[in-house]
Amino acid sequence: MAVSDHVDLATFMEGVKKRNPGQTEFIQAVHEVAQDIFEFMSDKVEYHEAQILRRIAEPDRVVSFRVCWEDDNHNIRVQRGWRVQNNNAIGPYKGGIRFHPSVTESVLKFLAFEQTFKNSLTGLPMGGGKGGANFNPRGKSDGEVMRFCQSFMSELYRHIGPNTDVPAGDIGVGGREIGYMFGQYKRLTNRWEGVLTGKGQEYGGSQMRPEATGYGAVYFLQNMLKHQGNDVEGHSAVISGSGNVATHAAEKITQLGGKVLTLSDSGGFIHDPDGIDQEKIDWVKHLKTVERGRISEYVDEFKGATYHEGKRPWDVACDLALPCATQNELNEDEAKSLVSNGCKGVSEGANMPTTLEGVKVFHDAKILYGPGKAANAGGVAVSGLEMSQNSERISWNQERLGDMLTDLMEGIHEKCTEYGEQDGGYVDYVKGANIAGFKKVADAMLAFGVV
Ligand code: NDP
Ligand code: 2IT
Repeated sequence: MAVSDHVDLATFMEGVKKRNPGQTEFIQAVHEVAQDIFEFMSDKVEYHEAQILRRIAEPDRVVSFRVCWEDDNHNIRVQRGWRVQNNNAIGPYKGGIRFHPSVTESVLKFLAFEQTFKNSLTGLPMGGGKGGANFNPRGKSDGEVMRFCQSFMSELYRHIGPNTDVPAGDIGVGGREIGYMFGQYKRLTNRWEGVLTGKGQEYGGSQMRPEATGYGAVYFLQNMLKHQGNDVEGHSAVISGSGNVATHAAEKITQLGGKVLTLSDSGGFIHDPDGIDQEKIDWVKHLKTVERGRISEYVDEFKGATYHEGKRPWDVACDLALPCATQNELNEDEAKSLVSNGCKGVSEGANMPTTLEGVKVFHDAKILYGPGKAANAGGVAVSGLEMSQNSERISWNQERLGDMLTDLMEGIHEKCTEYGEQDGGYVDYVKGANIAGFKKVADAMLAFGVV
């Protein structure tokens, strides 16, 4: 059968929409990948015949479960938890857990789908998965968060394991939550094993894991800039978010001689024209992880900064932009604003922060644009190294892990240019990441036959 006899992109997407009604984020993520993969497969009948993309876009399984817990006022609360195990062709399912009221099955399916390509790009043996719950940690006491995490793990533990599925953190899940979940897993199974990554240093966590996503996103940006003979030094950067990824991205930009102008949370953004230096970043880290406060408090502490309630930072003029908060936080108009203000490069610390229309604006303007599945892969890559260290029962030092992270990000950049370089030298990093990520998973699936 010739390639032309197989379904085209439009028919494929119609099927995805029909099978996943109302799952807009999942459909968006599949569409973004499918447009490049259909072009790549145009002369590759074997992928069509084996229905590879159709199979990757159908999770291996979606586990959904009730999570009951008791709040501090003795009210019984009920949340919904999920684990989406998307694809384990090249390794155990691997991907974070998100606790946020906006979590739905669609959001977790998009994240698990993206994770499959991201993990493949790292070159490490990890499949793709994602989990979470529509639980809002904001305003909850440590005791409430602990009881929620324990209840969540009381179901999740049946579905995971160091060779099966290895969750980690994501929005709303940091060191505290990983600790509570690991403790409960250990209690239920009576096994100490590397079933979660992002663990504390005292109990098998890896050096550099907390920094890896944010630092990695800046290394990716640095690689893109270097490819054009440019650098981070002397450039201004606008960053969204103020969590793990945003604060570490800000730290690395600052270390490399750039100037960070903004940070944000779901309430609004702060603009500090003097630059958010290391001392200020440390203050924000403390605010967010210890005090659990709001970014608006920054302006009371640091004079000269302004707070913009209910706004996102993309209208602030900058050379570089790093969306590090959440999906679809940068739309077409905001992308146009960045371009017209002279932004040269965008590196996504978050997953799918730019809408499809926004991505088109960056591509049409031919500015550097590193999609999340490539740019933020440093986090899961060091998670992969945490798994290796746990298997070896040894901990590597910070210097070694730092070097490995820079090498991994360079390798991902190289893979993207291999498949994404266009006539005239412009690199379409979306295409490069999609094709390189797809090819490894697809070839493994071909080797397995119909399973
Ligand atoms: P954190 O929970 O540490 O921080 C999340 C930040 O984003 C907070 O500032 C939060 O503000 C803000 N935010 C969350 N949801 C929204 C929203 N709906 N609108 C506006 N702001 C929002 O999470 P991370 O830093 O770990 O994750 C940030 C992004 O990076 C996510 O897209 C995640 O998937 C991605 N990522 C994370 C990795 C990791 O290793 N942690 C790895 C790869 C990608 P508020 O406090 O108001 O909620
Ligand atoms: O989106 C992501 O890559 C993560 N949240 C990190 C996943 C991981 O397993 O470290």
